[in-house]
Amino acid sequence: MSITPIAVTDPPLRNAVGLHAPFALRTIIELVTEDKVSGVSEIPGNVDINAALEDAREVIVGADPFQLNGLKLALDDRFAGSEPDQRGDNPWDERRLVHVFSAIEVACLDIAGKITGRPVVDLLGGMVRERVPFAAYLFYKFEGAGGELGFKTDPHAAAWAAARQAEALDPESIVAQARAMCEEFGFVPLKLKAGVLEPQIEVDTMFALREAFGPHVPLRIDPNGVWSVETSIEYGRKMKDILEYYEDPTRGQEAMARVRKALGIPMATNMCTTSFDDIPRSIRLGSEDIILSDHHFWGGLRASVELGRICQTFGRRLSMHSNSHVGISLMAMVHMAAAIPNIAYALDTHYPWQCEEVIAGGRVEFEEGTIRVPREPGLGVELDREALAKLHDNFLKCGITHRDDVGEMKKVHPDWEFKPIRW
Ligand code: GKR
Ligand code: MG
Repeated sequence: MSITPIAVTDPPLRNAVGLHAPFALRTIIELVTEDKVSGVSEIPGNVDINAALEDAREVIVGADPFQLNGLKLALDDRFAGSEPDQRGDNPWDERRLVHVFSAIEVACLDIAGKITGRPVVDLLGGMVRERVPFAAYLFYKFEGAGGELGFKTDPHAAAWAAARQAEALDPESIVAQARAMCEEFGFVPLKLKAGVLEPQIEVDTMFALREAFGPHVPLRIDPNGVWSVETSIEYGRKMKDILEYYEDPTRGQEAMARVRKALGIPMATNMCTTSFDDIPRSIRLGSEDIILSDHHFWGGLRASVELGRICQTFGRRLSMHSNSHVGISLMAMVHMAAAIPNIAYALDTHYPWQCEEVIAGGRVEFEEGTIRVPREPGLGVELDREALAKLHDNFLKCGITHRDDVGEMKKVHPDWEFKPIRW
């Protein structure tokens, strides 16, 4: 079992919490069987999650990659009592057990696929779609394209390379960003990361996108919970006719349910219903229509397929959440989305914001905003060991140990502080 933390260049993207650091941390896990079959996976990295993976090593080494249920019980035991009940206020999730199990499960499924000669999607029950569509993920941002640690080349065409670099802090520059991203990758739906500027500017941005792209382009906005119930209702009313879905305008299941009741438009979450334990209360309150699954946070690909079934039973729909990532997570998302019948939306991805890769063959290509589901055994990716070593070196040099968007924003605005409800 090898655990390799990496740091990937990331632009200064803004969000409700603060600012992205020049590098995003990911951890690459490789499991190798005694017959030398290798399986890989990728999870959001921080030093605590890496330490938890180290802690899990004893349980994993020597285990059978086909015995995932037993492995899950053994890991539950290992981490019993050491996990917080709540995932915290951040838009992302740092609970260790779900990350560790996702890391182990995906690598084991990669191995199982290679041993049986089947793609991972077949191990999840088989493919219900051949191509998986993704959405353009738009960010307000400061000027710049991210950290410099020997990284120089941008693999993208000039227009997207320029937009990736450019400041975007108003409706016009977000429209320009959207045009460049869609031209480069062929995405159709547009998602705006909001909760950054005054709500009215963000609403104006949504209308500018609508005006520029027309009514056939689905639009989503995600303020990551920092709008009050009243603000969410007031601005939601203005956008009601142009939204595909309204993602986490406000914080917590109860507040989301109040907004949903007042507006009657589809509401989505990756913040208020984020684990199986949250589902009974979500159903009782009616806090959302759409759950954004994420195999890193829900405990793996099979757990996400189960989430799909639960959503179907309770009249929820499914979409997919993302964070800054490289190609292993991307391909795991593709296998999973190909296997879940009720994923009804184009998936989120931060992939266009990154330039580097750890997989052989380099950056994954989108065709008209979609990725073809691999038919090769396993995940269909192999590690580029030289590229991995370089990004590991970045991790060692960059000095970042945890994601800290508040601290990063303080470097620009020293009096910045996180407010769970800002407007
Ligand atoms: O990358 O800043 C970001 C996002 O805000 C991310 O951390 C969120 O987890 O993409 C996410 C979301 O949909 O909330
Ligand atoms: Mg979200």
